Amino acid sequence: MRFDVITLLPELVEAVTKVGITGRAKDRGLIDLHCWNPRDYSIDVHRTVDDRPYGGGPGMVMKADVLLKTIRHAKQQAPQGAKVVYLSPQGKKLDQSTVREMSQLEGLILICGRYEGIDERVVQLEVDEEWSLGDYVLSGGELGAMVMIDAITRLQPEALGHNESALQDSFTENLLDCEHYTRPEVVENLAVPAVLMSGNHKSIARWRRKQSLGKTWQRRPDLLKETASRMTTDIKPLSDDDKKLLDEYLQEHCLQKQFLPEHEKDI
Ligand code: 9D3
Repeated sequence: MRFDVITLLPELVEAVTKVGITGRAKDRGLIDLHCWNPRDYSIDVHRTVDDRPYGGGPGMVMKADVLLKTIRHAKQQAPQGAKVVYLSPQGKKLDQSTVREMSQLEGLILICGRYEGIDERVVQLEVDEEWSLGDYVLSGGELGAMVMIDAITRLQPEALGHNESALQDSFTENLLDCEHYTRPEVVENLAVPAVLMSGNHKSIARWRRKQSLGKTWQRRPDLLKETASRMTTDIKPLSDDDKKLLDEYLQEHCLQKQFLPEHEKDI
C-alpha cells in the first residue's frame, strides 16, 4: 500500500517509517511513503503557504492554490482511485473498523493541516473524507497521519511477526484486552494469578475472556452496548457463554448490575 502525505513537516511524518513494525514494513516493500511539502509548490519569494482568515480572527489559514497544486501532483503519482483524507478536529472519530476498511485500499493521500486549518474550498474540491483522532487539540494533522499509517500498516498481510497477531487484537472484537504477566512469578509481594500458572489451557482461556469482558464492562460500557451512538455495523451482542463469564466476574468483584445507573443496565 502507498501513502502520499501532504505536509509542511515531512521529516516528522517520515519518522514513522524509520523504526518498528512500520519501519520493517517499509524495508520489506509492504508499504511506501511519499511526502509532498506545499512549500515546494509556493512560487513567491517568501514561499508563502498561509494567509490571514477572511472575516478576521486569530491564526492563519493554509492557502488553497498552493495546496491544490500539491495535492494534484501527489494524485498523479498515487495509485488510481487512491482515497483523499483530510486530518482535522472537525472529522469523524477514527476507529478500528474504519482503519480495517482503509487497509484494503491501494493508496491513501493524507492532508495535514497546520495553523487553524486549510481553506475550505480545498476540502470541497479534493477531499473524500475528513477524520479526527479524538476530542483533544493537536498542533496539526501530522500525528494523525502517522497514527493512520501505523494502524493501517499493521493490518497489511505479513506486516506482523508470528508473535503479534492482528486477528487477536482487542477492538477486532470490541473488547478490551486482559491483563498480562511475565517472569518473575512474584514482584514486590504481588504474585501472578494462580490460574496462569496452572498449565490448564482451557481455564486460562476462560479466565482471560472473563477479565476482558469484566474490564470492558467497567471501563468502556459503550463498547458492549448497541445504541444509536455506536453506529458500527459489526457489533454482536454477548453470547450466553460470555454473559455467564461476565456475571462471574461481577460476582467475584462484588459488582452488581442493579446498582448501575439506568442507562448502563441494558447490557
Ligand atoms: C480554535 C478551534 N480549534 C479547532 C478545534 C483550532 C484548531 C485546533 C487544532 C485548529 C487546528 C488544529 C490542528 N489539529 C489538527 O490538525 C488535527 C487534530 C486535532 O487537533 N485533534 C484531533 N484530531 C486531529 S486530526 C488533525
